[in-house]
Amino acid sequence: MKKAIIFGVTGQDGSHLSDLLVKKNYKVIGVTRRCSTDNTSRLKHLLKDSRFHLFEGDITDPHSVLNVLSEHANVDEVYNLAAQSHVAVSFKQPALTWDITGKGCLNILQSMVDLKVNARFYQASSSEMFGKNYDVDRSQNKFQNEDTKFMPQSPYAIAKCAAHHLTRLFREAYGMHASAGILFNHEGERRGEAFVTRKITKWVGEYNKWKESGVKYIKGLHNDFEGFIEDPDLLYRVNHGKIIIFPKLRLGNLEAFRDWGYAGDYVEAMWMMLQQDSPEDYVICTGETYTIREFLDVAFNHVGVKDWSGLVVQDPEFYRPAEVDYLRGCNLKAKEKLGWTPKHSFAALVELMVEADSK
Ligand code: NAP
Ligand code: F7E
Repeated sequence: MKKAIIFGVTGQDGSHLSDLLVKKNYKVIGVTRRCSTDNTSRLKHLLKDSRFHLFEGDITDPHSVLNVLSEHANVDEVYNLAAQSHVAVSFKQPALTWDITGKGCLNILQSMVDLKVNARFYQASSSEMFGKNYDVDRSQNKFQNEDTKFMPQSPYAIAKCAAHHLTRLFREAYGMHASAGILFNHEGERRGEAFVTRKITKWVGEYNKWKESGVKYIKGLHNDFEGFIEDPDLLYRVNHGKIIIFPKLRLGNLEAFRDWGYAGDYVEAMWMMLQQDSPEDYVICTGETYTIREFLDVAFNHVGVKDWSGLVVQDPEFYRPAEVDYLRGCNLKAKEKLGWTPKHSFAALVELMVEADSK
């Protein structure tokens, strides 16, 4: 039975990767940080599985990293998925982001060297590292691949670049089997609610329930959205004389392009990287790119709303001090060397998320 340690097990990817590894009959040691509230909601279905274990630890604390690695020194694979992963938050909490997302990776790598842990290592690198940069193909289409230079646009992306280079350095300096997956945005029903896709599908799901809750419209205001014409921020309904208000969806920049895939597909690529004879870095993406506006179109269309302009407010609060305008990856290397391909289309991803949030 193979053994894997997952740092960041409670997150979106950590939970999908745990599912995958348990299915492959691994023993999984998931590292969770101490919280005053329960942070294992994505892992509930695994907590009673004898192959799945939690270990309390924090990657900013080298002692706790040493603890888990020395207790499980015979581990086969170590996945570092832990991060302060929200780009906008990284502008407000840059030092914390650095400590977790950058230095945390060093704590793991150095502990593995010090303890002579001979395991394969995966680092969760990010397309955010490309930032403003892209290459151009023969048809003048912009893209990023493993050779595109990094030009990070946030404290998060800079911390990820440091962790990415540390992974390469430890591979070269100590001969570690250390690989970094440069993953483009990946989403799904387990995505954190502060990321734009889930924020949208959560809202659409709630809106759909609210719309279909059997609430009667006030006479004379039978048009669905007459109420909010008077209020730029709220939608109104009247139910048995009670006004039910529903806040509009507040978003920032709708023009940025992202290459969005499904998280369940992407954790397979992480595992595949560690099954290769030699460690390398791989771009993992769909190769297609859409704006947030297009994401909104598909999400609203799925619940029968053709024109969402009256339902969404653009709010300066959600704009970032610096933006990454265009991300579209090229997954040729992953296809050829790993035999990996994404299984979900953009529309299937959006619809899957709206469906999950409408339940
Ligand atoms: P996520 O949902 O935000 O999960 C992050 C995980 O890191 C959570 O388990 C979190 O624990 C944990 N964590 C945070 N600080 C920690 C600390 N000090 N010590 C130990 N654990 C800590 O992120 P995700 O979407 O699953 O992404 C997984 C990784 O891939 C992250 O490194 C992210 O930066 C990177 N990445 C993500 C994407 C994407 O589109 N999803 C793309 C490229 C790269 P709590 O649950 O306690 O907060
Ligand atoms: O933003 C715009 C925002 O926060 C996407 C992380 O997993 O993927 C993720 O980072 C876009 C940006 O993801 C809102 O300005 C508009 O252009 O969902 P996001 P991200 O920044 O791309 C990368 C690959 C990672 O590595 C990260 O860990 O959407 N946007 N309005 C908004 N974004 C948010 N969050 N909220 C809004 O209201």
